[in-house]
Amino acid sequence: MAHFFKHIMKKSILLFCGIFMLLANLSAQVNFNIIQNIKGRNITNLDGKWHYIVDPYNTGDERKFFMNKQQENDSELLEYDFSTAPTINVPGDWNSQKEELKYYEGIVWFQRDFVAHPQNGKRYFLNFGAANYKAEVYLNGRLLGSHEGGFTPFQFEISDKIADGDNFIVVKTDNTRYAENVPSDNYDWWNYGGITRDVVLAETNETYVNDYSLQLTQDMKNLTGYVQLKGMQTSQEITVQVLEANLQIKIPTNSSGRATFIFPIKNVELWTPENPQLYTIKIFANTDTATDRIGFRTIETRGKDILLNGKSIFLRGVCLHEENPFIPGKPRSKADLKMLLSWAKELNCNYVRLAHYPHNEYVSHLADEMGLLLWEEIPVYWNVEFNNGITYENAKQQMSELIYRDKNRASVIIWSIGNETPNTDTRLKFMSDLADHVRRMDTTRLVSAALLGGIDSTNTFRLSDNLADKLDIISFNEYIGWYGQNAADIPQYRFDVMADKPVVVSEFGAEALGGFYADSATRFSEEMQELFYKNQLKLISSIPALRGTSPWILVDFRSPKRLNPIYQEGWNRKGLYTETGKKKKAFFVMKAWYDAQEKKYRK
Ligand code: GCB
Repeated sequence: MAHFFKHIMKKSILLFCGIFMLLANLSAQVNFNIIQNIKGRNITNLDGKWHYIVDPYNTGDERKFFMNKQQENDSELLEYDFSTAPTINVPGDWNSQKEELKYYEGIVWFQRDFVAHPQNGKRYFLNFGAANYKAEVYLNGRLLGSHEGGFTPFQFEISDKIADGDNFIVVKTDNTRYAENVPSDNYDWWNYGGITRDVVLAETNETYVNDYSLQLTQDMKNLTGYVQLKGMQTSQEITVQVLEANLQIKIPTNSSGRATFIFPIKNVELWTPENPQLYTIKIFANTDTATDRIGFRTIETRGKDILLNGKSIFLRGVCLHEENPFIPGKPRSKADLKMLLSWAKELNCNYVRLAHYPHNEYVSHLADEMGLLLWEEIPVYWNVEFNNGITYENAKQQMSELIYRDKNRASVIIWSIGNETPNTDTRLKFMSDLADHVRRMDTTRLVSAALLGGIDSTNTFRLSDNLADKLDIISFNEYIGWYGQNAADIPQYRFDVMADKPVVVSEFGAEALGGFYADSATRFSEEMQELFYKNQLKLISSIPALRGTSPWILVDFRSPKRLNPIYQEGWNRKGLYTETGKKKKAFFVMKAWYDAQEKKYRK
């Protein structure tokens, strides 16, 4: 009996602690209002070797891993020790760095030491580019907060917690797939876990530039935007400079630290993929300076046209996962990502669809520099729990974080609220609310989603999805000639996509194992993929409002769902490039078609 009561007491204490932790977490939940463009500030990089402990049974909270204790005497019982635990590279996923963790999904704890000498009057922020999927962050044993969603940045102010001298960070990550998550528990890519993007420590003055936006007005006559200060000295005079254009404006901030402005432009060259002109932006406050490189352009739709700087364009695109086949796992540097975008350029792309989640923040900066338009997406993929309010809030938060992060990138023209979501009433409400939310946050870009269509008994592909009313661009994925048919069957099909808006086919594709040559009726041969592309492009060209395409996909990518032991071996082979970086036959079909589109639209 005594044992029973002891058990009940222990359970109740655990439950109480659990509820307390949950409340503490909720209140510490970070929001998206973080320092804009952290890499343009005074930062110290905390990447490198971190210690890690794999915790499949979730014992770390109870054992207080976050205290990072070391055994004080020989008799002390301590069932973990970061200082002698193995190390792993941050940023980096665990699946590709440790053979035994290749398929692991669950909890892993990370720890690193750092030395700091905080100055009086300065403020300190700890910024994570991303951690998949959930992260709980502790500094010197104290909880800073938590973050959910594997692909967007989060940040904590640590000014009152950072120590002079030795400090330690402990991060609990968990990439378990759950149905209520965003994405849900089923998707066609690798669930790379861990701290997958850079970790930096930023130092600012007490009052600092927290956020800013700078854009061209739709009439192309003015630059408009705002600067937001945070701190005690909110009322200041701000100077915004556009260096290479010799433009400068001085404006006061109001009592909440905000200055909004609009000023006429002279000598500003517009940003286009052909001429990706960027300007050095300097924002001077009395107490802080922020720097960025920003391009100026407008984007809108008129009837069936997509207008970039008022001129009709065709989006010569390709889909991309954030995965470079040359390195195992997640890309770890700007260089890894640049290679992928330069492959898209070789295909003569002016546009890339970043599927199916926010990519590393380097990508939109690179696209700005290299002249690639971007579609950015959140992982509302296939079936998420459309009737679950918490799932909706999660999707909305991820969208907000992405828009907040990339709002100054000229390359980003489309926010996508999801991919292949099934057409039901609850989903229509969920997605419509999300579209409204995006428009509330950003009125200057286009909203889309990759929709699903259906093929009827007359071999006609139709799109009947009321979500289309909410979108600026009608996009859909279709695999006629791969799933359910052969490449040679494609000419028997037709499209009935009568849209009074621009249509961008967001996906079509077929698999081929690089170097496997056979006739065009043989699955996984380069010839079948080649014929698929030839026939698809004829079919797609019949869509009257066609203003862009993004075939699936630039490069073969890893997916645990792709289990054919000869042709796939854990790779989705729909790439136009092989995993060794060779162009497949279909690449040249697509490239020739893009060359022709480019000519047509140059006129
Ligand atoms: C799709 C999905 C994409 C898959 C692709 C495929 O429709 O959007 O994530 O990887 O099809 O290969 O089947």
